Amino acid sequence: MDEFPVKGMDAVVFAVGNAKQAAHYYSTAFGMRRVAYRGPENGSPDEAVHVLESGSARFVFRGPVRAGTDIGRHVAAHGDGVVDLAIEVPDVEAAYRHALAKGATGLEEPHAEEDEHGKVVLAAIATYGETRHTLVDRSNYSGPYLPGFVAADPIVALPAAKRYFQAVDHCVGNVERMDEWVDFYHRVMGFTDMAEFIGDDIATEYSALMSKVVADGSRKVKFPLNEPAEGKKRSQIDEYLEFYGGPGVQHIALATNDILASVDLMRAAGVEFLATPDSYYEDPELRARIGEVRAPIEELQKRHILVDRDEDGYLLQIFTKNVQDRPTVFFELIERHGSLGFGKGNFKALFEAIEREQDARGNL
Ligand code: TYF
Ligand code: FE
Repeated sequence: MDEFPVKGMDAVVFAVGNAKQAAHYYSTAFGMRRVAYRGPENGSPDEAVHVLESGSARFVFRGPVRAGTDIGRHVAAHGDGVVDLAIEVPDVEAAYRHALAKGATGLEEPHAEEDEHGKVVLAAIATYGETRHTLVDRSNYSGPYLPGFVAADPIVALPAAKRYFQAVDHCVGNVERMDEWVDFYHRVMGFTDMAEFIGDDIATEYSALMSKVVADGSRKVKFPLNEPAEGKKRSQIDEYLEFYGGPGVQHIALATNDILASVDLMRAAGVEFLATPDSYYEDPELRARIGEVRAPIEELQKRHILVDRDEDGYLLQIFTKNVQDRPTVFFELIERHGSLGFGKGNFKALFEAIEREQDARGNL
């Protein structure tokens, strides 16, 4: 029996300096649709909250409306960042009790919130840094987000007919001690390891980080966890920890079914992606290994899209540059064709691209 059943990711909640402008950026540049709002106009005098969706992916942007708020303190400490990886569960009470019995820190006791759209049950536990996992049961709720929120119009007419992405694929945390948090997800949520990891062999050779992936039994919720390692260069994870001011969410991977179109639209809207040198695509070993994929290599090369293949299939992926001034949070677009991996074959090229950015900032 699954000791901690989950239905999937419920929301990625960001604390930002200006939620109105963040909602605009994710609307115009990520093709998301605003669906709900809460702010001073409807019972939230201290905080404005904009809720955006793309398929099953839900992003929530919280920003301070006045001085002296906790969300404002969070932004001052960390910059724009992720405060909550909310998980939808069938039974909040059971999940919370299980988590606490296994040593998790409770932040919010299970409680129901209601309005004319029905009832939501919520609780919250702490994870790495100042990040939390809200546990949500919305099976008896039909409103646009949570009680207290009103439906809101999209901020702009949707820029394209097609969604740029339809789900959150995985959420990555940067921590000081990876094994401590791998153990946390094993113990508290019954998550198990996925095959992909970066051990100290790869770490010392070029990546300067170690990484393991934990996931729930259904593999709908996947959390890679990174820690800094001694490498030839200063670890990108150390850079994050310094500029974020501690552990936190590093990147959110978004599942797309047309990465070429999504990259074109996002780039046209001003999103910057990491560059991959032509040598990557011209490498005969890579060409032999990846075989036939759904688009000509030249089309991937033009867009700096990476390819990886394993025994189950292949994947296409690309990484944005940091989406705020601090070198902290970024996004990944991922188009899976059978592969359940995370792009192991691309780690070297990816980390070299990240290091070029780090070097340009003077942080290598
Ligand atoms: O999520 C992953 O594992 C991949 C690769 O600092 C990766 O996207 C791993 C560590 C990292 C950046 C990307
Ligand atoms: Fe990733």
